[in-house]
Amino acid sequence: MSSAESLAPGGRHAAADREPPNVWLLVATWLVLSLAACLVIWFVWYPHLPPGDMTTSAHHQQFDIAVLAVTAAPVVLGVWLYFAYALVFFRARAGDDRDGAPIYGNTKVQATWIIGTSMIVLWLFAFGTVELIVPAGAGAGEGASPIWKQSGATTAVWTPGTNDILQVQVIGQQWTWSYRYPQFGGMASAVLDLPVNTPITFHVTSLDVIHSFWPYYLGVKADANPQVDNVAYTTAKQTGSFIVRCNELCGIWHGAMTSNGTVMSQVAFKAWATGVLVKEKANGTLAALPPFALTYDPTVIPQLGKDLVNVVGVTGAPGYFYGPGNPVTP
Ligand SMILES: [Cu+2]
Repeated sequence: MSSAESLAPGGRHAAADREPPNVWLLVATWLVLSLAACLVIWFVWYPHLPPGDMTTSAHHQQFDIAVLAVTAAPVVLGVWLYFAYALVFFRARAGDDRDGAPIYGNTKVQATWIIGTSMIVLWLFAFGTVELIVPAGAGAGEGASPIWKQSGATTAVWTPGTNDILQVQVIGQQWTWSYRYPQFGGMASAVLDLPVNTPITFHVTSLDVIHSFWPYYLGVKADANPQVDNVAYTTAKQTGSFIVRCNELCGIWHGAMTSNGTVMSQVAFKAWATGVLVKEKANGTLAALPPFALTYDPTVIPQLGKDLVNVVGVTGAPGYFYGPGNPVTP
């Protein structure tokens, strides 16, 4: 058939030129594949999605990612399917250099597009807002004035078996992390040990440049800024070890700025923290540290620059604290 013969009246190509198959077949295929993808995501992939299920905040983030994946899957499949459909049925054959049929608008397509995209955006807005604001939601705090408060008692001493909130100060400096426990005399540790099933409040700060505290298994990330006390909440649900990384480019050894942590039983944690406190009292480390405060001004810490804070292997909490006189060797 020559190209001239296929022209319909008015110069438009005859629909029979390359008649697409029933569009409802496309819709039905999309529905079946979308349903299958959503079921696989929810029942197979969900338990393996990052950041895992180690804490309440990680648990909620995993839930959010699964919901967003289920929301996105039909959209992605729709784009892919229509792309394949268009490639097969709307493709110009060799030697066919005619223009495509002019299009003057299609109310059904336009209405479906506007309604569909509006519903998706409104759903994401509502879901995201609820998950961010509702207590124990995906927002773990992560600010100087968090938008929700953690339930639990704020106490001067932390006791296992109660609902006491454990306070942990996270201190970033080039290029290491250290942790202080104000409910245990302000003792300092280079490892982040935590009790299970306990509400935890992190107070995150820095001694020099901007860092970011990121124990990703815990589902917590908070900027560590000098002179700022950034708060983040979580409650560990499982025991186990985890890694802390810096997530803000902070200098040449940024990539090596890691430390380790362990979630342990409440009794084991109490024994560890008390043991570190006793050792640091005995060997003078505690007296050498600045008094506990929510932030520290490095220019007025008298201990800075004095080589008295290398406590490797002595306290049970090896590491370097506040001491540029002890350069950290990654
Ligand atoms: Cu850093």
